[in-house]
Amino acid sequence: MKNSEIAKIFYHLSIFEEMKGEVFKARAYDKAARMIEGYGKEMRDVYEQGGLKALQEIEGIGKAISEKIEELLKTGKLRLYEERKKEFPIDLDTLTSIEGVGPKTIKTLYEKLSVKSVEDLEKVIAEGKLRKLPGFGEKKEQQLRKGIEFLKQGKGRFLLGHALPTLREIEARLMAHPDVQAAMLCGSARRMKETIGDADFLVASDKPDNIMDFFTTMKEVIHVYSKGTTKSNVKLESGLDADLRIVPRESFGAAMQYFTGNKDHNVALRTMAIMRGWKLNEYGLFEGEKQVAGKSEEEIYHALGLDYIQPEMRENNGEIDLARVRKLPNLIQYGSLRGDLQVQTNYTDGLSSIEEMALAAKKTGLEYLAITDHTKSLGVAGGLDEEEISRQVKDIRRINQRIEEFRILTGSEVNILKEGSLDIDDKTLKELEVVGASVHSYFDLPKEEQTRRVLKAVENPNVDILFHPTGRLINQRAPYEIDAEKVIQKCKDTGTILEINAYPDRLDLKDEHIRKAIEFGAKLCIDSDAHATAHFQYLEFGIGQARRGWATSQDIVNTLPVDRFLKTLKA
Ligand code: DGT
Ligand code: CA
Ligand code: CA
Ligand code: ZN
Repeated sequence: MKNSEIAKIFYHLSIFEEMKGEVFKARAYDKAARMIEGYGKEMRDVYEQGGLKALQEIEGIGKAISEKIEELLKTGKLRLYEERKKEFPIDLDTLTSIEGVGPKTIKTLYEKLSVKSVEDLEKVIAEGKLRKLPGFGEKKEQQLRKGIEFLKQGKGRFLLGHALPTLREIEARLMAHPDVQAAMLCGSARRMKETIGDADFLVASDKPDNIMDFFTTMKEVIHVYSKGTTKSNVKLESGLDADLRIVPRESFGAAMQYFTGNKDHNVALRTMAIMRGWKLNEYGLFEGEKQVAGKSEEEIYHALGLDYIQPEMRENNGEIDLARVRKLPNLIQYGSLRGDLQVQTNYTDGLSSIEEMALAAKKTGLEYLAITDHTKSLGVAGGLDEEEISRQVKDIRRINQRIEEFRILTGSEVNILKEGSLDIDDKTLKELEVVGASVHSYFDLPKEEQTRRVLKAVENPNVDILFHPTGRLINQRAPYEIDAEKVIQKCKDTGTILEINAYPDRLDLKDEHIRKAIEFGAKLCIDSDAHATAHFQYLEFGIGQARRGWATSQDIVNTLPVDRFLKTLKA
């Protein structure tokens, strides 16, 4: 069982305790869930290496919780959880994925209106019962209505960041199979698209039956839709569907190209082939019966007179024209970031100390990070005031002396207030090395007002970065109404950096805005928004998004060494 699955069970237990009025237990389970979700190492491995004792050394995990983890790892189940689910037959998975639905809302909805599912929730909204509940009202109703609508739009699409770790494991397992000559995860996952509809695995083998047996009986498979010699289709326990195609070795490159897509990109290539009197399909590029290319993707592109196009760019958005005239951008490489400019710690809603975050960042290969805890007007996150920020700055200076070959920068994630001013005074901000500004409230202002608000914040000479610039949460919350072009232009004019937030449900800026920012000549950075040590791995998804936005390393300021990075900031 993986950390994400264990964490989900504890999160659900925390909601059940909330329903029973056991506030302290609820909080303990919630903390454990977040700790496990963000822990840098699998609980499975911690337990195997050091037993219960090792589990208990993790902050937030005591005797009772460690024993529950043990039960889950050993039996795959937890008796207490099964009992609670019978007691409260609520579809927590779906309900909690609606923006604005947390434990307290679930409790009230269940107790007062017997809401157990999204359908129930829609019904009580339609009947006008919801808005009559104390503490709900029209505004909350509106929020939930929007949340449900969004949930439906995104239905069936999975966040790349959540799906990819398991898909990579499966890919590695296929690759290790003795009858497999080559294996690759293709489709939208290879293009690093922010959400994926299904997973497309591709294998080259001359013993396809063995591979199909292996694939359809993997431990993650909960249903086999179809099983054949060249194609099988299964459902994984996460709910995601997965295809497997098997081709001969000499067709592997052509099949990789075909099954990576996207469809429009493929159609354009096929048209180019036809114009030369050739035929392009998943088995190769053919002149009559003769295969002109097919073993590698490069062969296919070159045969069509194109430079090789990176998967993240294959969306038929102009990349083919650039490839023809040899002008493709040299995309930023995975693993090339040196710093991370948005990191939260246990000063606010992060789970680990400054030092733990710094050491974890260093371990992943980074050279510096900025500590950017929340500020005071974000009450739910325990935001810091001016005095607490000054104290943190002193702490950082001290910790910096203990860690070699690494630099912790002082910083803050300040809130942009309704009128565009900030919730921390300029004198304090001036003392900090990296200041990011965020919208965390009033998401529903009219476009003009929202734009004016953000422009004003960006004009502040102390604001170095605009964090998660459009505020969207994928499958959960739409971006706020804002004139993105005006914001990008203002960032360019003021030397403010636009963030590409790599957190899996944010990926904000999104690809098309990244392209726009580069076109305007604005500066960009890629941040993990880490709240736990495991979250530095999210940087990869930010790089993927940047590549989808055609960014080179020159466009991304935190590919620079720390001294040069600091020089790019506003004076
Ligand atoms: P998804 O799964 O919705 O996130 O998106 P994809 O891009 O993974 O699409 P999917 O799974 O339907 O198909 C996988 C790849 O197969 C796709 O990227 C391109 C290729 N493909 C699918 N349908 C067609 C088609 O009708 N013509 C051509 N040439 N290629 C196709
Ligand atoms: Ca797919
Ligand atoms: Ca597919
Ligand atoms: Zn936070």
